Parts: sequence; C-alpha cells; structure tokens
Amino acid sequence: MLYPQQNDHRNKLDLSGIWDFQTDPDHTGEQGQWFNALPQARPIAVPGSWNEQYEDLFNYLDLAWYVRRTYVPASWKDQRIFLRVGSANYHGTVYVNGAKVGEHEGGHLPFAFEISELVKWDAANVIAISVENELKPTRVPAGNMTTALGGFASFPRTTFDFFPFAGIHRPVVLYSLPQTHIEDITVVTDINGTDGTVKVTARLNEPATAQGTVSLTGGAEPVRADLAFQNGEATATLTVPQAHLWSDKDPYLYELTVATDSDRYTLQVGIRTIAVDGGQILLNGQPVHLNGFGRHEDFIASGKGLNLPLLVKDYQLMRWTGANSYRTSHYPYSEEEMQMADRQGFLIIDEIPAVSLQFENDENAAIRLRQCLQQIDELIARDKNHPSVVMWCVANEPMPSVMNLGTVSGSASGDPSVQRGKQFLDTLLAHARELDPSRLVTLVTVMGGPQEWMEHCDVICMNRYWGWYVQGGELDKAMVSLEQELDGVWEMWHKPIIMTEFGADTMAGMHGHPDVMWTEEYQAAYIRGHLAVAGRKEYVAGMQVWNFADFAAVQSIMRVGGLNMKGIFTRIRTPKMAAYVLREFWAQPASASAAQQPAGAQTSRPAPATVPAASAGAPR
Ligand code: BDP
Repeated sequence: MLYPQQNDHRNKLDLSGIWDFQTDPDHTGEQGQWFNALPQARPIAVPGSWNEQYEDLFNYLDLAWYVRRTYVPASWKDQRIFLRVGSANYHGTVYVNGAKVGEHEGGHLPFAFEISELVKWDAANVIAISVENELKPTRVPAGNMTTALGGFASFPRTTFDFFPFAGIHRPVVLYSLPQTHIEDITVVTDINGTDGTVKVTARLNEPATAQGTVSLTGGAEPVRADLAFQNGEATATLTVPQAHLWSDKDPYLYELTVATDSDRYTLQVGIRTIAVDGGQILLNGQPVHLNGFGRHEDFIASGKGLNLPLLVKDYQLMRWTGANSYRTSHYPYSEEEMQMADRQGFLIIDEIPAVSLQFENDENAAIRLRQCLQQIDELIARDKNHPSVVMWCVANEPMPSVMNLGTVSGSASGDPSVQRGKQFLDTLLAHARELDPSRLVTLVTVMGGPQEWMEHCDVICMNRYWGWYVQGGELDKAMVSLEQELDGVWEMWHKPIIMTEFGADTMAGMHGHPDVMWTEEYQAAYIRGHLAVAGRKEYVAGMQVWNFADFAAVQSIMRVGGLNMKGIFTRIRTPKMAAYVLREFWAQPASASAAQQPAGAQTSRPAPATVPAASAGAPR
C-alpha cells in the first residue's frame, strides 16, 4: 500500500486538526444519524488517543464518533478520490456525506476507501469516523480473559502490559489519483560484486497494457529502464554500478521513480541485503549487531497518536545512546517512523499487533489466526519497501495455557495449547516468509515458554527477565542463569540470538547503596551485567533493552502510577543512569565495552555505572 504523496499527478489533503467528538456508550449514534453532525460535540485532536485528552475519557474504550467538514479542491474533479485513515484503534467505520463507505478491524495499520461517487463539489463534505476499542477475548490483542500470567488484577483488563489507548492515532488524509494509476510498487534489492540490483514490480489499478519507465537517481549516473505493462503489471531490474549501499552506519538512499503517461510515484530506496549465517546476522554480507530497544508509541496527552516532534527527539536520543536498532513492540509504528528509520539507519524488527496470543481452544484460535494473517498482509503491504525493515515479527510472547516462568524454557507436558500454538505460529511464519522471502522472519518468545515454537524462526528472539521477575535482587545468580540459558538455546538451534527484552523497573531519582531493586543503580548494574554476558557470546546478534522510555500501562499492583518504569529514559525523556551505561557500550566502544574484553575478563557482578556531569553530552 503506497503512502499518499503530492506531485504533478497526485494530490493530498491532510485532515489532521481539531475534530468534533462524542462518545456513544449506548450505540445509538448510527440510528441518530450522528454521521451528519454530533448532538453534543466537544473538540478533540486528530491524530491522538482520546484517553489522555479528557480526564473522564481515560478509561473509556467503547464506541465514539469523530466528525469534520471539508471542501474538496475543484481541481481534483477528474480524478479518483480516496479517504485514508493511518490507524484507528481498534475498529473504525467511515461515513462520507451520510453514506457508510467501509470499516476496518485492528489498530496500527492504514486503510483507505474510494469515495469518488460521494464527493460534493459545491458544498462542504461531512466526514465521520466511529471508533471502538472494547477489550474482547477474540481480538488481537485480546482482553477480558484469563491468561497463564493473569495472577494479578489489572484495570483495564488487558492481556498485555501497555495502556489500550483508543482513537484515531494517525492522520486522516484525502487523496486523489489519476483514473489509471500506479496502485503498488515492490522493490527488492541485491548485491552482485560492486553492482547493486534493484528489481521493481509495478502494478496499475486496472489490467491495462501500457508503457512506463522506472528511473533511479542518486548515483554517478541515473539508471533507467522501460516498463511494459501487461495485464496491469510490469517488472524491470536495474543494475547500479559501484552501488552506494544502505547500512546502519551509512544509510544512503537513492530516489526511485515509476512513471506512466498518466501517473508518477517516487520512493526512497536503500540497496542492501539481509541474511543469517550461523550465529550471525549479515547486513550486506557483513556481521551486524542490533543494539537498541523495545519501544512504545506513547506520550503524555497524545497517547499513541502520531507526535512528530517526539518522533524526531526519540531518534536523537536513541542515536545518543549509540543504538542502531529497535523493535516496533508490540504493533506496527507509524509510516513516518519507518521513513525516519530509513533515513537515520535504524535496523527494524517490524511486529504485528499479536501480543500475548492465547491458544485456549480451537474456536478462538481460528478467529485470532484470521486476524493475524490479515495483519501480516497489511503490514508487509505497507512496509515492504523500507530498507530499515530487516525482519518481520509475527508475535510477541505467545503463551501456552500453563507457564513455566522461572524455569528455563520448556513446555508443560500434556498442555494442548502448546501444539495448537505451534501450528498457529508456524502458519504465521510461513505466511510472512511466502509474502516476502527477502527478509528474515521471527517471533519473540516468553520466558518459560515452549522451545519448539522457535523452530521456524531465522533468528531466535528472547525476552528474559533474569534479575527482575526471576532472581530479582540477586544479580550475581541472575547473570549465571542468563548465561546458562543463552548457551542452552544456542546449542539447541544454532541460530543468531537477539535478546529482544531485558529490563528492570526503575523509579527515576531513586538511589541506593547497596543497589536495591527500583533504584537507578540497580538498573545500571542490571544492564551492564546483561551487556557484559552478551559481549562474551558470539552468537548474540543483538541486545534490545526493555524499554526505551517509561510508558503508560494498565493500573495494577505491579505498575506504580500506572506506568511501566523499565525505561532508560523517563516518560518525558530524561535519562536515567543506565543511559550512560548504554553509551559506554554502544557509543564509545573503544572505552570500557565488555565486547572489547577477552572472555572471562568481566566478573559476573556488574560494576556501578558512573554518571558524567550533566554538561558532558547529556541530551537536552
Ligand atoms: C514482557 C512483555 C512486555 C512487558 C514486559 C514487562 O513483552 O510487553 O511490558 O514484559 O513486564 O513480558 O515489563
């Protein structure tokens, strides 16, 4: 699915701004024709979650309506008009001038409907979008059900550890396209000696026979090929001599333009390959480590709404720590995030919203499977051309009905959810691989979960909490357990391992000597210990700290003030002591990095972090 763009053939009108808004707890809005106007509207920002914009809406997850009016430019008259919603969590229904034009299930992914026939040219058009975010057991992700980890009460009752923010989270855009237009482009790159190859497949919206071109600029000479569309589809492979490759250290982007008589579309292309070899991940044939974070789209007031200044700031902060990677835990992030990752050289593990999948019975599993397959389709359609995306992740911490938390991974015998989960997850991995054989596929495993679920992953992604949920306060022992488990998993699979989560809740400003749990010193020691162990393991291909920043979670006895405080930065992005440990390992590798030290040189007891003076390069 192409991101809307403005050029000489295409138009777009971003409807971000203040919309009319009203909750509809009794579900009478449709009958009352609220799609024309809201009886008791109050203003709300789009994009943005509704939960933090008004105090009384904090826990509201039911149906609500957004309405705004807009003229459509007269110059669009001969074109086809579409309305696109970047993300509506969880279920969105779109109305234009009183007519229902379509609905979409699942947050965090865009959807668009053609509205050409409904547009009024001589009056304002009424756009209405109803959004509903009830927590239901058969949704992905699920809520209002019991899980094997459901031992503590939380409100709202999610199966996952982040606040279920609701609303229109990304821009609503009107766009127009020529009658015959380029509907899709797929770019796959390869390297052949010093040449780069760029294979381009373009598809029109109708099965036409047409002539077009594809050109790539940014190299010494532009490279160009003809596109002969048959049945609406054409393919060409461009060879780029002395290709300037894309990498995390040098994120070089070419500009690729597909043009026909009636249309044109331009996208940024990075020439790179991604593969695995034994315990290593290879970017352009060279070993690379994915150092960074699990993150959340989360901030005060905007909730999960696109927040562009925050996006820029977060990249700056990640870079400051020396990170080159993150996972879009636990759902696809905005398209603007992915564009930034291309530009700034971040290696992305791109994840669908399948967090805490349950496999309690065949019936519910089948409903969830349908949704997960759709999410994979939509995610790959959206993100397939980003050089930054190196891996598709089809699930975070899928869970059997019986958990072995506290033991090394393994499955409880006789639990039917293990086999059911295996089939489910194998299906997702195979589906992603079939849609995109040019990238790696994975899923992220939970501590104590079944080993066999990792079988078809290219990379083993592990979330582990030795020293926090297990052996909390006993870092010496925890580091031994971690090392033993890592060695065991490597022996079993002989595939690269990324620790996609490890972290300790830390109350910013709390200090202790000794370094007890929740203090900044404990988090710093915990992170140092993990990075030191990983530095001794050649098969560890990445370390992603949980979490980049403190984030809104559900209310429970586990989450102080409703926050998960495992952030390296606070929710307002001030660094905790552990940020300096990351810099020491990632941004200044020549200094005290354990990765530079011979095996065994690091004691299992991590040394306390030293905090440089605030003026010494602290982010502001
Ligand atoms: C992991 C989950 C993550 C949680 C984290 C935690 O993947 O979403 O926030 O634990 O407990 O199990 O902090």
